[in-house]
Amino acid sequence: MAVKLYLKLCVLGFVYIFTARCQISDWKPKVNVDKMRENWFRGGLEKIKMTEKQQEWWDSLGQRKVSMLDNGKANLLPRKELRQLTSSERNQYFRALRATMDTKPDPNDVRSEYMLFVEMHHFANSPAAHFGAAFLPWHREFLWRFEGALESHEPGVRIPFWDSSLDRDLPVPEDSILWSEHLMGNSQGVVTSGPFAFWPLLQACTHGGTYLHRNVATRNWLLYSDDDINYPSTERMFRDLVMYISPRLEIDHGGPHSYVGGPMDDLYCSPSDPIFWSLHAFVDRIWEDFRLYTQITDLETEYPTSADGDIGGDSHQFFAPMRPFNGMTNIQGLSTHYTSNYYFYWPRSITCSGHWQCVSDFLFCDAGRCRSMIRQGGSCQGLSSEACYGNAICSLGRCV
Ligand SMILES: [Cu+2]
Repeated sequence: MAVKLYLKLCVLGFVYIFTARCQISDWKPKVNVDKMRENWFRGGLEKIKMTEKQQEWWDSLGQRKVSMLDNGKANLLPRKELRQLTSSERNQYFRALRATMDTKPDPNDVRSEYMLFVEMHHFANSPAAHFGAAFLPWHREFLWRFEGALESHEPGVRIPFWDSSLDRDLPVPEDSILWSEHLMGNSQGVVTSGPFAFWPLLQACTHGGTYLHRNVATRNWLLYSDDDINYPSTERMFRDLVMYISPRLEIDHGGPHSYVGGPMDDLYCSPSDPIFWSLHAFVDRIWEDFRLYTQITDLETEYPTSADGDIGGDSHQFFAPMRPFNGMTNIQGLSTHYTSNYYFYWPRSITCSGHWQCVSDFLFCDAGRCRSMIRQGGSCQGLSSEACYGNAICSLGRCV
């Protein structure tokens, strides 16, 4: 209710007069918040249980070791954009993902490591994952643990992020090379190409199909714009990025969820599609850039309380247990240990004066801006052959 009112006021521009929070006066929510909430509760309230062995494995991921360099410093490794990875990094990431789908923490139970992660991203297990102040810290811990599971198969692997602003301004964003056998596989229907062809789904997430499927939308406004990425630089405190107090960041991230379609468009099931990890690494990155360059007060303790406004209910309080991460409370997700011991974000490829500055075989330089290359058969209307991936050329508006 509060958020609805807030959004209405924001959209109408009334609050603009009274508070700086609505200074992005043309911001409108990309997704229907009520539909998002409905999705979130769809899974019901019944907690999904792990077997003893699975629980042991899950808890062990929370004890991830810091890898140390000879000079005594932590071996911080970069999270790069999916298209910035070298081919060996990319293959390593895809191998690690498949290994989590093929490995069962308890051989007497059907669920793989990957499936258990999908199940944990469920309202009954993780009440504070969405719609409130714990959204960012909860997903930081979730990704960090998943990265730990990936590392148990492929040491040194990091989750790449998906900067969808690289796709947004293509003639047809869906024609991005992202949705090809070279990266995430096809964009429509059952995924039958690329590293996740015939990727299994949880029983509760099939929506009528056994395997991962997508329905990538033609609506480019669902993707991140530069303004969506940069707006936190006008904010000052962590609480200015949290749902209900200032809903933009959480609501914006629903855009690419809906854009991809299939399980990604279902809050409960969304980790079923491996692009989930990269979308959330990007959200985490927006937050991290804010933490590093803009946040003005204490990084680790500035968690809002009910005195700051509606923070999303009891499970989002700073002292509430961060379920299903045993022994953790929400505020611990603000710790700097993640980015001082494990990962940092590689610079985004944005401006360019030539192809080489985009540093990727999957990106090209168009009028000073790096953009995603276009897959075979895709529209390159108004662009040169540089826009087409591989040996394809742009002929009569198509990459052939
Ligand atoms: Cu999400």
